[in-house]
Amino acid sequence: MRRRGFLAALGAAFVAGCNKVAESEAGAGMLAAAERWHRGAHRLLTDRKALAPEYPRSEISPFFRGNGSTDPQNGDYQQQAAAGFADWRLEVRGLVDNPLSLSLENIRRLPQRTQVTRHDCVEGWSAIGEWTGPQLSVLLDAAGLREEAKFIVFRCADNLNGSDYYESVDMIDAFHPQTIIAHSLNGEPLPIRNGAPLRMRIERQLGYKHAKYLTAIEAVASLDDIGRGHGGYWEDRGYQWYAGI
Ligand SMILES: Nc1nc2c(c(=O)[nH]1)N[C@H]1C(S)=C(S)[C@@H](COP(=O)(O)O)O[C@H]1N2
Ligand SMILES: [Mo]
Repeated sequence: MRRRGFLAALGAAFVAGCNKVAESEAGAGMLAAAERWHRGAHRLLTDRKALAPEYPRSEISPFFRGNGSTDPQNGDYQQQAAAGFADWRLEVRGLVDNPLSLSLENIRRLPQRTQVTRHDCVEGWSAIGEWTGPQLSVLLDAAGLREEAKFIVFRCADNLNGSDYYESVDMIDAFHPQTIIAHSLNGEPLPIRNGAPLRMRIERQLGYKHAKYLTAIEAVASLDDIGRGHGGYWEDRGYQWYAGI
């Protein structure tokens, strides 16, 4: 949104100055270069905003396997699970004007999106599932995201060998229409192995970006001081931060 405003402003400034500039040959060359730049930038943005393929329900995998953490043993996760996640809260915090603390009921009452997508894990397997939940953009708009926010960090309940799992995306993926906070898989509440009670779906990126056991959504200006500073649990261990597919 802000980006579109920026490009529009840039376009307006350019048009205002262009008659005079185009009179010279150097000016014409500059115009052509700027036009190429603009086309390239536009292609990049529209590619990032394109939808991931969605599938008919008939293609849903009979079993959606779990990977990474599949049954967190740390903190109070097991007690929460035993109570049917009745007290689970999702916080929206950081660089927002109105921090939120939402119950699962609050989340189920927001406008919902359902999508049948393919999950691709770098370990070499894929599965198709139907995910339901509110778009992340709805929560960010409700919380009043501040201008300074550049990334959204996802905090998770599971801890792997002393490090909490976490992930992050930029604003293009944060506001992508298929970026949802899923509470259901194939019409049922998420199984524990797939991230109960809430997990991210970041459909334009690889499996490790899709944070499970989601406890908080944090708007930040920099990823430097989080974990080991590379934007995610696996990124801190050498994986690419941008894992586009
Ligand atoms: N909190 C948390 N989220 C996570 C992981 C994890 O270990 N912990 N593993 C990631 C990886 S590598 C993949 S492929 C997917 C697996 O999702 P699934 O268990 O539903 O198949 O979750 C991702 N999100
Ligand atoms: Mo993965």
